[in-house]
Amino acid sequence: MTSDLELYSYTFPNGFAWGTSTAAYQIEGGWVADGKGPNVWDTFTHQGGDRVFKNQTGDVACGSYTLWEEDLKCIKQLGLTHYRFSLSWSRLLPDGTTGFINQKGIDYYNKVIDDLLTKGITPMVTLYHFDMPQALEDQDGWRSEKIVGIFNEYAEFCFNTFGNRVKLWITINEPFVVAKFGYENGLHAPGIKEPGTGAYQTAHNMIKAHAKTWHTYHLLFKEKQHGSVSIALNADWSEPLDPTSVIDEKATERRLAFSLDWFAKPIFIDGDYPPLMKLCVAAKSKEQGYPSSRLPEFTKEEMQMIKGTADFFCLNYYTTRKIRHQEYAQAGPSFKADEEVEEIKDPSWPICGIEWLAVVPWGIRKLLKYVKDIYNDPIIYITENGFAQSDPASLEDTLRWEYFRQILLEILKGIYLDKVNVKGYFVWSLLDCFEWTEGYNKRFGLFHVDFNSSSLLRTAYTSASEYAKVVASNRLPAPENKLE
Ligand code: GBH
Repeated sequence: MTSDLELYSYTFPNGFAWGTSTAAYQIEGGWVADGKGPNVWDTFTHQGGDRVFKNQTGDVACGSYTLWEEDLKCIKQLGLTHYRFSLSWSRLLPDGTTGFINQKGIDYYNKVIDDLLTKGITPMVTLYHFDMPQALEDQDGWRSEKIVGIFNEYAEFCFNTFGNRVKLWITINEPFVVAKFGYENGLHAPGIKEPGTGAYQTAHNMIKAHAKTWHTYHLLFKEKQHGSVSIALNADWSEPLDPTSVIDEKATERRLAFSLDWFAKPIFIDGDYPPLMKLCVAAKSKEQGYPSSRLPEFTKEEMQMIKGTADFFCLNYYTTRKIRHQEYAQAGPSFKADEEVEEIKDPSWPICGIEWLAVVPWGIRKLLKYVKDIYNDPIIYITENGFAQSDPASLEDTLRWEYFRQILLEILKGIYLDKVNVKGYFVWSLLDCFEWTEGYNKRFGLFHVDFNSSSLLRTAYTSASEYAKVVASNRLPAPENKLE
């Protein structure tokens, strides 16, 4: 195994995309600047109630709305080939619809895109990263079927405005997180708690919105703009707690069906949910006395419309879990949902900076192989991967860089030993930023941001200089000690 890799001298394929990712609400600030409309995270954070660390907000964040040029310096210092960022929907369309267009918002993103292209950096643009315009949430947001057409209209506006220069589009970031955290457990904005229904209903509309948008692009823009459109799916790798247990193995299959496959199966395969998922939800719904399954169904026409609507596969990978079967009845008040599984962190896995982030580099290789095998060997971009530090963080984050190096080594194994078609890798994140419920208390950046200084000074961590070396050479330095 090792010698195979040595053969390739740890070099990534030609033209490999090296990037970092950010999201509008997490970095921009300027929450009411120049006519921006409020979004659900503005509302959620301003409501307080200790749902976010110290009731912090994204009002200022990294100030990227005014400090874009500082971000650009960081991007250049890393020597990136690609930069992934998201558009703030309500900065462009303050009430979410094209009824009123905010030119100042267009100007801002035009500058970002043009500056990137001038420096030879390819933009990858996410249309939606958790920040629903409040005006649309007031009409039920993702819970309403109406959002499908409205999202498509927003997307069409973006393709029209930026598509002459942006060729890599992502419709929605992590629909799983939007559904579960936004509308099931309510930990994220808009804080809706509708266990058993909210997540399914919103996921259903997100899948339709994504698919409709993909068709719009392919019908109206593809021929002229030559870009491609996908969706970014987060996935923990999952393994049976007891590898010899059929029950744990089944539970692991359910865990995958209810996470990655929930979205990937309809979009990449056949327009429909995984059979296991349909079975479980139908059975539980029946037990609970519902007249039909809580999992909505796609019509035949919708399935036709949904299948095959991604031009490449975007994976956000952070961690791995061991899985065992857990009875629904024993799940307790935290409601472990229809899949009846318990997720376990192996105590031998180190945690990096944030409680949920167990470091399991080999998990990414298994996940890549799974996606290759199940989803017909697609082109894969790893659109997010990263490790956190707790605040205050050390600029010399050598251990964190070691984790990055191990991840990159596993990706190389995926590429050369498993023949997975990985085309790019994006670190989450360029900057320390607003980490949702954790506020500024967890730092995922390659650059430290001094949130106490009015200049919001950016300073490189050791990981930034190490990453820059990898990007510049397109290869991973061989470890000083021999491989495992
Ligand atoms: C990504 O989600 C997001 O796209 C990005 O915005 C974010 O900053 C980044 O991760 C780092 O977190 O609180 O124990 O219930 C990654 C998927 C799903 C991982 C929700 C954390 C919460 C675990 N995330 N999960 S817990």
